[in-house]
Amino acid sequence: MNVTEKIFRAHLVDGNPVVGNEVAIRIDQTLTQDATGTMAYLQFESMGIDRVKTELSVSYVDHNTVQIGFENADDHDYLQSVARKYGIVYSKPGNGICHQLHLERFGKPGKTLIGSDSHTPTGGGIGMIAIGAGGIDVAVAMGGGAYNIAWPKVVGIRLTGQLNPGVSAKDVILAVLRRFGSKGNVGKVFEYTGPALATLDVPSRATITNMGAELGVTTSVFPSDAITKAFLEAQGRGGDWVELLPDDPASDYDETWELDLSTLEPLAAAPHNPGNVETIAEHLGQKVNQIMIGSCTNSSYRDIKTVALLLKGKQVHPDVEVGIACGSKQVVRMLADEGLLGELIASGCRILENACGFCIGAHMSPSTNAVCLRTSNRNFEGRSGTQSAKVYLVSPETAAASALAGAFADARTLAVPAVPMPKAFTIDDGMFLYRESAGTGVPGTEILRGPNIGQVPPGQPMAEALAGVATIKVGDKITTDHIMPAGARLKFRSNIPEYAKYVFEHTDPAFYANASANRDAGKANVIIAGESYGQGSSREHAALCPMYLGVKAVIAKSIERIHRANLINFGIVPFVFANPADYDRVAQGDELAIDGLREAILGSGKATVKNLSNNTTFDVTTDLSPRQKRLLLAGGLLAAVAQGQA
Ligand code: MIC
Ligand code: SF4
Repeated sequence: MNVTEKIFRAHLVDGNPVVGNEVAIRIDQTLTQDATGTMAYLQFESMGIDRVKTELSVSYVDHNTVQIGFENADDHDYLQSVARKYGIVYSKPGNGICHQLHLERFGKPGKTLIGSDSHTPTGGGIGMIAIGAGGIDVAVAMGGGAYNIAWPKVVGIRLTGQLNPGVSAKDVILAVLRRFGSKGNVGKVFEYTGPALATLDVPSRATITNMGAELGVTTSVFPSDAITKAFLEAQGRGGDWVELLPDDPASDYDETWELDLSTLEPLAAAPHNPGNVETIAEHLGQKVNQIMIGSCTNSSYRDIKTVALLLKGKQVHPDVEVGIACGSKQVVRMLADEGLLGELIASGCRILENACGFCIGAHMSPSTNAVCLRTSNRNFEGRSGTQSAKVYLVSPETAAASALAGAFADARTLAVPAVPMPKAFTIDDGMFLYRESAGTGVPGTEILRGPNIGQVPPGQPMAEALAGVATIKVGDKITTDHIMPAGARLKFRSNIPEYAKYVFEHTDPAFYANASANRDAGKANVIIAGESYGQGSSREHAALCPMYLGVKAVIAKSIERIHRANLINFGIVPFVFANPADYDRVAQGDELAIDGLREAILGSGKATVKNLSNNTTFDVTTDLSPRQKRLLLAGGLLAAVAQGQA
């Protein structure tokens, strides 16, 4: 068995372990972050369970920390009170980014983790099966329920050779993205093997598993070996280590691909998709306006120290704005103690809070038409908060070299220092609350609900037939950032009627008005889409807000995993075109009808759509497990729970 299979089998509670088949696995740990967490906990509360039933559940606050107005602060108070009551560890704002913190302080090899954030697979860097999911799936797991997922196909990525100085883990994952792209990898786990593993420390491994999310895979995982052991020991957690290796690295995989690390050169994901990989050489000398270093992909002690050593004693270019956001309190404290924070300040960097910040467009939006280099994992159009900005995703080494040059630069021309892993990290868990009551909670705690804390809207049972309108028609690779913008709108995450006003805000500003009018006239809204619909963020708001606006079905050429699960959880049917060419038979505004919708869902999942506007028909399909059928018919997961159907 490979590592993936070992962990999946050890946690299997139901279902036949055959590739593509839905199985249920036991979840040991959960994590949430504030932007998806408020909904997850509102849903958890509505399930009427008295405390969390996992080995460990952690509630992080890292996304909405800007606090312009009362909304974010209300969310924090709500989350803190919920954590205390139900036995969840609470990580205060300013402590750091959920994935970096979880890796440092809580992740354990061989365990399962689901998180209401698509970059939860960061935990794969220490040999966990860590999966991103919708908030409601995390709520179910917190209540002791299993997590349902298709048994994966395991792809072995065999790494050989060794990285040259100036080339790092970000370039490895960009090379994997160049080969496999950001669509078409649904249902796979990428498991890393090969002799080069001995040269990759845990932070580097975690960069690779983190940004595996951009491949659209279920998760990515490294074995748990001597390097994992050294990392956990340095975190004072040697006792959490177990060895976990594939039995036969040569034959344990459904598919394999080999990458020689010595051949790699510095790379960048060019605008506006992480799968759009180019070389730094193609851009050398091109002027850059802004450089942002941090995010859950590249904010470790290793990464920021490398940047600090490269900038030490020098000045960043006068025409470039450089921001640094460390991943955790541990990282920033250690750099401060070593005098390196001072070096970063002296070199002219802006020191930002240990939080998501710039990565999600919560601040530091660049100027009009700016060219930006960022060490984060997503460069979707407008995600930075500036629609016209061109964001390139690069390694910390490339970012630092370019900060000095004011232009794209190749770090291999500098003397890039090797940053060895410290023997002991500075451990300071002071911003984690309620560790002593974890698992049991403090019954009777009053839950604090400011005016920003709304209700979860109820789902409606699936109608017998669908009569509606193709309210919007979009192209390929539509991300959940397109569907439900973050940035300036993030503060409405706990208030669905308000947040719903911004569905498809930049793609079709009339969507909200049109969808609301259709809903109020009793017509269903249908979304028509191309390939890989719902890429990116796990935000279930991209299903929840459309549900609130009366969206009943998505018909796409293909739909990404987390978003598809979220659609089902909120009672929206995820159809795909039986013949992708039929995409051309529907125009925005066409009247559509499906007779026998419930019947189709209960049966084979095949349905015929009548396009009443051009008098044609076309077929659509949806592949549903018995559980998913029940959820859709009931009107979503919460409705199914209420009806005893989940
Ligand atoms: C992201 O990177 O897009 C986010 C913000 O972390 C999301 C979660 C969210 O939308 O709150 C994710 O990756 O799942
Ligand atoms: Fe936060 Fe960005 Fe990571 Fe999402 S990708 S968790 S916004 S740092």
